[in-house]
Amino acid sequence: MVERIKKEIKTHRGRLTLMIVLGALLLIGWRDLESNSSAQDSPNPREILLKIQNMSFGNNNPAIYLKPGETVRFIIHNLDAGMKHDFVIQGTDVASRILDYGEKDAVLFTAPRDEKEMKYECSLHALMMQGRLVVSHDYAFQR
Ligand SMILES: [Cu+2]
Repeated sequence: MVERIKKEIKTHRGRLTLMIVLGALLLIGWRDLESNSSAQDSPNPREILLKIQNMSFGNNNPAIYLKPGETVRFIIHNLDAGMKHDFVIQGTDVASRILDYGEKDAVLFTAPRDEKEMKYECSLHALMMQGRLVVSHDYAFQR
């Protein structure tokens, strides 16, 4: 068997076959790589800007709605003079740096595949700075 393959490779047709097989394997591998990376970080995730002012995210810690499985980029901008803040999604390891006044950070988050009610917070001031993160198919109740 091995002898036969060796002989085949020596022939022109054998080499051609080998090239085609290798090419097909490469193509399959490439496609798998591409689909993996697009699943993990989609090229243009929706951006959600949260400006922190007066001990609050945005305007009074708004509820944020995500589609199941959606990847979004949270951009956190600390505009609260003299205060340090961060942005953490409870029950995940998604967290920004602790931001000084004027600093910005961005974090990527992929929502769970199932509908779920989650919470985001500033870990330094969780009592005042906490909001709902709603993962839902139903966009009807969104603002
Ligand atoms: Cu804070």
